[in-house]
Amino acid sequence: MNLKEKNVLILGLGISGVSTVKTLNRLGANIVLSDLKKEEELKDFLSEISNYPVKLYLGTNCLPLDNIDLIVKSPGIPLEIPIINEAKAKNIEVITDIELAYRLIPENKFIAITGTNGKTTTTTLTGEIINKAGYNCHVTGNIGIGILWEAINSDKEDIFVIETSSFQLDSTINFKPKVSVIINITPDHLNWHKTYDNYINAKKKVFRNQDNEDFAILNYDDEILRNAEDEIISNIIWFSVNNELNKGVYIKDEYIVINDGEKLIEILPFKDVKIPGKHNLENALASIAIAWSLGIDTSIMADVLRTFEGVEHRIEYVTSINDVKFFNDSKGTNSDASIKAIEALEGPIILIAGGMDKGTSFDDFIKSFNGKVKQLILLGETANKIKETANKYGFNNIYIVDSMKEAVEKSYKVSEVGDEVLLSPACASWDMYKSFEERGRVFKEAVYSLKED
Ligand code: UMA
Repeated sequence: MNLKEKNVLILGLGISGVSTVKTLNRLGANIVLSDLKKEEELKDFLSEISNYPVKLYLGTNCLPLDNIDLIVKSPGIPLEIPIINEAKAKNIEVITDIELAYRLIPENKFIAITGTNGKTTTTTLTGEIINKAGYNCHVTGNIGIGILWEAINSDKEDIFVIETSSFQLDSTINFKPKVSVIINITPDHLNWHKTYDNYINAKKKVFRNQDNEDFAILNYDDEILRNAEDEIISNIIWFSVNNELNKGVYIKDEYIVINDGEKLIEILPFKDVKIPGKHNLENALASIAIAWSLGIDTSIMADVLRTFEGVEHRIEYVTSINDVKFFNDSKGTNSDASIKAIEALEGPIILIAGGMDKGTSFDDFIKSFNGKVKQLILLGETANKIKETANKYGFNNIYIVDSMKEAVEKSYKVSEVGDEVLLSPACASWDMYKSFEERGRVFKEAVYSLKED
């Protein structure tokens, strides 16, 4: 794709915006950038692009579109804002970074991993397996690394393992990964997508452009995905934690196996997978299916699964203080993710939850407590909504607090020997923090400072 001398507008100066500026500059485009935030709030990102010629519109998304040829928007920017409506009326294309990356290096192998939960773990784990198999592999995307700068600095043989969000997928047009993966689908980001159907359709765009030389790796246990079979042209590889399959990756007699349609290949006993919990088994099976589609040796898959320790902010063990264990699951940004964290721990659990309201209900979240959660400590925008739902189900051991520090101190105060304190908010972080990473770090600092007291 030739962008030399083209006028490209970047909407949003965050991680993806910085990576897009650097890439478009390398391609010789004329760059215009707009962000609703003011200069002061964007200090850090602005310093990263200070050496690049960029025409800035800060504190606003209103600017003349007369000469603009293309808009690359930060994935989370809603599609209904006035400037995007105006662009559509003027037939100016609006895309996200993964679409542009695909157009720049369409010959490279893209593995696009999406799903409501498990994306980060599956992406990281898959990257480790592929690297161990000797390929040069870029682990990138929604995981916190802007894809474009990676793409422009890659070789033809490099493999891209991309954590792919529904926001990114929603604005794809030609994006065609060699391997598409959907780990699971449950309601999330409904305030952004408006309806659950829209969210599901955004996720399904990951396989829409694939052909019969590509692979779609899907969770057989997920009804939405099982029912999507007829919509898919590429070669489906199912994986399942609950069912034995005629072909695919599943559990048989305590072993993770691949059934290639003719014979069974044993990978390793599922109990040897180091990352804990049933949800992580799902992630492990997805990664094995991906590695299998690439022809990677099964002994490499087994070696990595035996040693891979998981990722930061995802049911991450922090420390113990007087036999009370602390876990950071700040990446639990929706009910389903937090339910999985509750399931993975032994309990009794003192749960710290609450955050930005994404318009989803907390009924299933509260129902999953199942006697395992003994105390709920709530903070953020959704504190009262979660409290009301909990009360409805007869759960009344609740404190509402104003800060993470207060939440951690309270949790420790009410804890007894053997308890587990779990931060798993079931909500996005953006009401109080820049990101779930920042929220997780604040939690961990508060825990460590308890230790010092
Ligand atoms: N902005 C506008 N106009 C608007 C809305 C926002 O100008 O109407 C501006 C904001 O002021 C902000 C910028 O756009 O300065 C965008 O910042 P951002 O933090 O939303 O985006 P990035 O820093 O570019 O990060 C994005 C992803 N964020 C989202 O999709 C919300 C990151 O995923 C991703 O890691 C990064 O690109 C690199 O690919 C984070 C995320 O929370 C982890 N993703 C969601 C999730 O996992 O649930 C989808």
